[in-house]
Amino acid sequence: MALREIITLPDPRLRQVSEPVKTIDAEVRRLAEDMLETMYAAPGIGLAAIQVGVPRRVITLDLAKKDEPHAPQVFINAEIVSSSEERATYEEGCLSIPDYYDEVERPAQVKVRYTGLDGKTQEIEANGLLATCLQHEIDHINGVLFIDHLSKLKRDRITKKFAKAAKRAAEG
Ligand code: K1U
Ligand code: ZN
Repeated sequence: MALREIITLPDPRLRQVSEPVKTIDAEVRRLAEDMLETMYAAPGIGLAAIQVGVPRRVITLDLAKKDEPHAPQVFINAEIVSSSEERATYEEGCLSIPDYYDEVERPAQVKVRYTGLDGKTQEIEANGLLATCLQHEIDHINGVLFIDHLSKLKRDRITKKFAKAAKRAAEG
C-alpha cells in the first residue's frame, strides 16, 4: 500500500467527471488500498479517486467511530438511484478544501447502486452520515464540490482564498 497526494482547490482535476471502472483488476484493487491508506492518514471518513488525481469512479469510506475497529468500504461506479424528498443538514468538510467546514442540505435518504471489489453489483439504502458521505463522494466523481451547494457569495470567497494561496505557494 502507498500514500498518495490529495489534490486541493483550485486544482482543475477536481472538476473532471471520472470514468467508470470496466474491470476490477489488480490496478483497481491497488488504487482502493492506497485510497484507504491515504484516507486514514489524512484523516478523513471518505475519499474519491479523483482526490488523488485518478479520474476513475472509485470511492472509499469508513464511518467507524474512533474506539471501533476499522470498517473500510469500497464503492465502484456508485450512482444514486433514488433520493428522499426529506432533507437533512450536516456540517461537511473536504480533504481537497482543507480547514473549511460548512452546513450543507441534501436528501436525507438515498438508494445507491454500486459494484463491490468482489465484482457484485449491489444496492444500499443510506441515511444519516452514510447518506451525506455517499452524496459528497458521488459529487466528487461527477466533478462537483460541497461548496457548490453553498451560496455564490460563500463559494466565490472560498475559491478566491484557495486561488490566492496557490499563487503565493507557486511564487515561493
Ligand atoms: O471527500 C472528502 O473530502 C472526505 C470528507 C468526507 C466527508 C466528511 C463530512 C461530511 C461529508 C463528507 C472528509 O473526510 S473531511 C474530514 C472529516 O470529516 C473527519 C476527519 C477525521 C475524523 C472525523 C471526520
Ligand atoms: Zn470532499
